[in-house]
Amino acid sequence: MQSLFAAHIDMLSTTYSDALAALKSRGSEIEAVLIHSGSEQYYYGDDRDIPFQAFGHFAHWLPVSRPDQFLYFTPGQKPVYYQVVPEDYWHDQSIELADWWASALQIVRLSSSRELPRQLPDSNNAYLGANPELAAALGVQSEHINPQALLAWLDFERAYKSDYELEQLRAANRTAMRGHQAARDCFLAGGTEYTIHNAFLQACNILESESPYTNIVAVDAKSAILHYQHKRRDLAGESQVLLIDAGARVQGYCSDVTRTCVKPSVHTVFAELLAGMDRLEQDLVAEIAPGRPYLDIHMAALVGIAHLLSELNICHGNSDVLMEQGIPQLFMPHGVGHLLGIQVHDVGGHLRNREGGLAKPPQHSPMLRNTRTLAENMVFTIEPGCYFIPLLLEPERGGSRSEWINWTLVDELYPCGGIRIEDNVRVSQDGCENLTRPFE
Ligand SMILES: [Mn+2]
Repeated sequence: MQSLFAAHIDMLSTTYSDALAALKSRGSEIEAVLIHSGSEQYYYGDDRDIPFQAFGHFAHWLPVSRPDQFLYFTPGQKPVYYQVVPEDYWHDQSIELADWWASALQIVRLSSSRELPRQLPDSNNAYLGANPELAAALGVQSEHINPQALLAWLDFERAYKSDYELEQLRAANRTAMRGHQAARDCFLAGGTEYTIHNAFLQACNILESESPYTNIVAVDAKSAILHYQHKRRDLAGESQVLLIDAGARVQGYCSDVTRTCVKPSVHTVFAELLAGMDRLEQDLVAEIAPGRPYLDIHMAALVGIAHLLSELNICHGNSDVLMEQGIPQLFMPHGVGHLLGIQVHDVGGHLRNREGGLAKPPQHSPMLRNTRTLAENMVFTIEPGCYFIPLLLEPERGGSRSEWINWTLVDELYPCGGIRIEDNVRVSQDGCENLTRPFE
């Protein structure tokens, strides 16, 4: 791990040096960058703190998700970690320094961020982070606080993972799949959303607060609510469908995995649709290769869904007609996936280049979170879905597209909710590595 992490820090140092050199060639005077994990926040009118999560560009350097940690980067020098450990007997403030990462950095220990101004070299510093007042107090010029040109460069580069990062992402998938197995068993044994959620956490050996996002544990019709957040304590035994979207985090890196499973007594068309969606997801993964636009994979997902809707007689007409009419988007209103890493929806999905040029998603799929061209070591999700969402389908009943929809079947399938199958993948030299399936 030590050599992997050292190589990761080298890669980051190169990225930051290149970014500063590019900015300098455009007239910037930034000589060094201070990256701040963030400041403790409190609920309004309350003394209770909001659960903390370190800023992504800080977490990219260090697996320490704590407030007031600082990384200081100067090109050509060993990065400095200003580790603030307050003297506080209310909380455990100790930070464990694993030797595999501590040796890659120069560590300066402080008991308060108030000591930072005296420590910080008197260079032309930029500040990256959530606290511009602190940056100003540290003497950072306002135009050097979160400069957009620097952030665009760093956001763009975050898509390409080092071997160290890939190891964390594999481990996060391994953990999540233990949870998914337990969740499935719990559901088939008659569990509720609440007990399935707990079975997942227990099998992963994690606290809910350690999850990369709020688990979606949706039974039956609730599985058509894309980010369903509740965990019902009832409905054990009677339920037919489980959609669970849940991941784990390792050294700050997320997995984001969705599985849908059904009981044998489920509507036969829904069972066939599930089998078809699972095949479609694996077909989409097989299409991944360097140089392909991610948008191609999204379009292939819509076409695949059009085929399934037509074959299963959920819609009338062939897939070409359904595509023309924009029907698949009524059943999959989200994009086929997103970049993945330190953040579950990682940054830079709409960037076209390091200079901050944008590639917006097409009008027919405004929710597509990734428009990048695939390149080696990019990591993202592939997550086609097919849902029976009354809010999207009912306005079509009796409208101009109504004739293409088999309403009898749609009415029968509403209680089943929906399907999503989601794996995490890495683009390899000539294809892709599925980070999820090896652990199933
Ligand atoms: Mn996802």
